[in-house]
Amino acid sequence: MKPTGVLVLGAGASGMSCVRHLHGKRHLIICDTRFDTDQSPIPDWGTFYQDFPQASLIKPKDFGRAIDSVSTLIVSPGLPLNHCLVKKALSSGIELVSDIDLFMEAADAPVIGITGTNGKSTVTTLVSLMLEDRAFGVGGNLGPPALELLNGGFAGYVLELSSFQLERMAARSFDIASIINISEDHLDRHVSLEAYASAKRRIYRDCGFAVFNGDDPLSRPPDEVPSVAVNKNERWRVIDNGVVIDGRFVHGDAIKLTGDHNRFNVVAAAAIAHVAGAKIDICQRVIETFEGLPHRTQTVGQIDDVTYVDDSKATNLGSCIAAIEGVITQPSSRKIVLIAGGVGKDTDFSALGRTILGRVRSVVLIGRDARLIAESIPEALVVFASGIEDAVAKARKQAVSGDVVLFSPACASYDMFENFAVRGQAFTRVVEGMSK
Ligand code: UMA
Ligand code: ADP
Repeated sequence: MKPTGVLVLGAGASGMSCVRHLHGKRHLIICDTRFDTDQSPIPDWGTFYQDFPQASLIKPKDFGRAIDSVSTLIVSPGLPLNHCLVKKALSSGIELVSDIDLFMEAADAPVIGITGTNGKSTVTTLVSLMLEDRAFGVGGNLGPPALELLNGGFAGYVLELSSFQLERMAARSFDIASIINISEDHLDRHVSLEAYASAKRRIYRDCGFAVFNGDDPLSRPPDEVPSVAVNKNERWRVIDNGVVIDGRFVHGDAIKLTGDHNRFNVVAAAAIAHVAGAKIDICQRVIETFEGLPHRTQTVGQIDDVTYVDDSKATNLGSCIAAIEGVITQPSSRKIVLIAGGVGKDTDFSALGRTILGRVRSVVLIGRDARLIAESIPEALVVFASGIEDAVAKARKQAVSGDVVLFSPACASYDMFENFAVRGQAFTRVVEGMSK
């Protein structure tokens, strides 16, 4: 008899959402490369079996044998598709399916998919607020996992999707799909910028409508897809003193979020939400009230006339550059003292050297790739620090009245912190400690 089981590789948030969704319907086998380590996501197998009596947990050494009893493989986004276990399974002809595939099969209401290198969470949140009165569920890469939105009684869904989720998703038809921008990121996982961009562009396959960045050719959908090109469309664009949404002018002073990148985000979000049925009055109200998510160019302190900004979510160079260009809007003698560094993900940092000129007083570098980043910055501007506390103390010494100390690492956090949020909290704690 042909095997029909499902092998779930990865027992993190998305793997477990698949287990909950499929338990009792398909024979399930769950493996995680961490089961052999003290970082196992399921330290107590006994409790797991109480919750999921019909599923089986296996150690990585038993993975090869398990392949014979399944027809389908689900690989968590955190594991690369060239991982040896994945390659072994796929070479034996097993079908690759993702949690997003399972979600799309089961979803009974319109689905909006949003991706991009930077701005995904901000745009996804803005869209969900603009659609609040229409009861849309929001999840995906920004959590909760997509499958956990099912049965929530939602009239539609807004999903943030990462390149890792998109690269392992079959052809799916989002009702509305959007790529906000594409710049270098995750090149330790994708072989090239083009490979990364084509993973992202899978979001457009068979989609009903696309909203994309008219200034970014990599974000463009296929010609046959009906679309709005933000900034190339008279009715949807950023202009000198504000934004235009559906032809309506909203003055820049009324927009709560700061920086040109966020002006783009609010227009893109309004375009997506409007196509999904949001009233333009509500879009405008959200633009005028939404103050932004934590750790995204968030002001967290003011000491001796120096402003401290937490942009810990800047995990790549594009977001750090957007923050440097956006954080001081008035041309003046005010400068930025930048704190950056962490895991550089094979990024070429030379654009950072160009962006800081004239804007940045000095760059305090921390983390694993500090010396590598320093190679792209004029030596006179570089200060090395041993950790976050030392970095803030050194930045404070460098800053003069009116300056901004910007913590925008341009790197992943996992060399020093659990994730970007813990890193941002650490920065904020040090700043708050200094102001006491
Ligand atoms: N891992 C192993 N062995 C395994 C499986 C995973 O070592 O067998 C490791 C991974 O290498 C990674 C960690 O475990 O370091 C977590 O990976 P995971 O795939 O188990 O992650 P989940 O808990 O399922 O969470 C995933 C997304 N995580 C990643 O893409 C790494 C979450 O996005 C997402 O919220 C969640 O699914 C629900 O959809 C987080 C993220 O960091 C926020 N995303 C990246 C980003 O935004 O840059 C893409
Ligand atoms: P994502 O979910 O794609 O990581 P976020 O909205 O969480 O996006 O923002 C992540 C980082 O990118 C923050 O540092 C933020 O200031 C910056 N950012 C947000 N929107 C943009 C944009 N449109 N272009 C460049 N950088 C952006």
